[in-house]
Amino acid sequence: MKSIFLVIAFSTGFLVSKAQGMEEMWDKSASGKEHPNIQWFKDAKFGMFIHWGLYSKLAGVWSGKNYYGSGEWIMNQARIPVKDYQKIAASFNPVKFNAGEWAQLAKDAGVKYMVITAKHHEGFSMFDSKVTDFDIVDATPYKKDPMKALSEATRSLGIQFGFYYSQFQDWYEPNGGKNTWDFDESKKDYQLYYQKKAIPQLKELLTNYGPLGIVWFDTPGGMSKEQTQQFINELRQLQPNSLFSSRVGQGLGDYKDFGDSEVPPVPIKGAWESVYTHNDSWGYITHDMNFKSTAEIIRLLANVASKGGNLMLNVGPDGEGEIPYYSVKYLRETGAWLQKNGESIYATTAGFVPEQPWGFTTSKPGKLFLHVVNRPAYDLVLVPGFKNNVLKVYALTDKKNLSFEKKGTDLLVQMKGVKNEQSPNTVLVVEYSGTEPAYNETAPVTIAAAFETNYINAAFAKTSGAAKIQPLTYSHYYGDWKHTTCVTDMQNPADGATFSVRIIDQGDYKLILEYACSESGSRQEGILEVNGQPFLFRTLRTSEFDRKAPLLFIKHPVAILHVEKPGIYTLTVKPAKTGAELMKLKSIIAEPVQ
Ligand code: FHN
Repeated sequence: MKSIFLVIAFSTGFLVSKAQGMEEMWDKSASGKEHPNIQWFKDAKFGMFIHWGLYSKLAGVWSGKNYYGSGEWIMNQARIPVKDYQKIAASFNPVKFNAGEWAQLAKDAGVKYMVITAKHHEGFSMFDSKVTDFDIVDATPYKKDPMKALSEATRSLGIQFGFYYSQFQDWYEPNGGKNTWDFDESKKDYQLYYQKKAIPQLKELLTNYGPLGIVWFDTPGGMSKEQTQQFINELRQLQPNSLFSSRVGQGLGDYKDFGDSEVPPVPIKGAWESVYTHNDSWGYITHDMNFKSTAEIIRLLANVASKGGNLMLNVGPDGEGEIPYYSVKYLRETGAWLQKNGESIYATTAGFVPEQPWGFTTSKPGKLFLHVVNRPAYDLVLVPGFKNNVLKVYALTDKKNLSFEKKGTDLLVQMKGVKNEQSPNTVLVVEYSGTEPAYNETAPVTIAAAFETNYINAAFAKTSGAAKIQPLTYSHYYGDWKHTTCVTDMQNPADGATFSVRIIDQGDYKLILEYACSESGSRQEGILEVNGQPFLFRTLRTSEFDRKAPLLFIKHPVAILHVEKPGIYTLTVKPAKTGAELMKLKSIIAEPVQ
């Protein structure tokens, strides 16, 4: 098991051990010397990703059949031979593309950088390339280079411009990565592909389109660490100020990208980014309307910023060159929120107060921003572990001073006077004296009767025995990756997940286990212990863990806890006896019983 565990750990990029700090557990990137030009990126906080290619015209449909999941993978999913796929170019004519409108949308959305696919895995170049005729100028009736216009329009609005480039996967080229249906992967000469296409094209992109803020690489392969470093050094000479994303591979790159649609549960040092689809597909498909609402985007942005990172949110324009209506609408509304609240996002660092039932925190010198995304029932926001001297507290939008009280290291802020305006995130500002305290990663999770739901995230467990915390990656359809942190490998009573929680209010709380459970793990007895008091339960089957299928969770009430005396409580989940893996524990939920 140990060797299998190590392989799993390695493939997910982190090793877990009880001794490691929380931050270390999540970030194994080479956080060595920072790029001299990294500060604009760390301050930017919000970027726009654009996936646009021939796949956008297919829109998830091939030969009359709908394909689901990531639309930009349709050539791979449908195993479309190059000889057929290349014909799409002859009808790709995005006459509705308007560089100024796209740049203006980025500006209105409040993003500080834009990254667009110059060449995705399909191998088609969305720019005028002398390296190949399989490009938008030579192979389509459009005959213009949209990247030239877009780079200029974007920069003219003060937004950094960058390219995405799939440096290894190229399903058009005989020596490119991962087209196993036209070409024999074992006979490929990847170095020839790098020398004949990837490197020359990257040189075109880094030479012909002005100063690039970012070159965003993706799905690295076919190069050793030394070759990758050489690859970087060669390109760096053309644009020394440009930042290279960590998906250049081999632990290199100027900042870390987490997995698709993944945000770490704790603050991560250094420069890093979470990349999210707006719906569930990077490339445009007609049958995916699962667009994240404005409220979801604003909350996601606050969550990512509270951990110290950037959110780069994707839009997928269609084959006509139009960005989907709901992407435009929700991004503009997000920008309107940022107009009033941007001070709490841009140029902030991770908040030193861990996630609370009411929301997240971000920091600036002498200021802690409270992102109240879940307004407490009686308007009293409790900020635990606040040792500094508070100078004043006010609502960010109207600067209206709010009353507050310190009780030991608890800061209690009265929100009563703050207009709600149905804001998805009401930002309060705590101005304080003294140096910014360190993030308290051992702070107990707060549970309060003021919230209908109090989540205790699996990431905050202390594991014992063979139990471990890991982000599980799976998709619903194809390439639409999801990440859920769970405690796994609980097979005997010694394998436990223990949480320290601070229950603020007296009363009764229903305790609910949220978990996924396989057939083999179901109908097994487990114990939820609260300060040693056992509550027995029997697991219920949900779904097997399969990277290519939804991981289904159940919310299973297992106890009602009467809290006579508020304070610190210890909750432990473990198997009652040795057996199969009990469950993949996602969270414990505490609901005050009204
Ligand atoms: O395979 C690609 C995918 O199509 C998309 O471009 C994402 C964006 O992060 N990157 C790869 C999957 O992680």
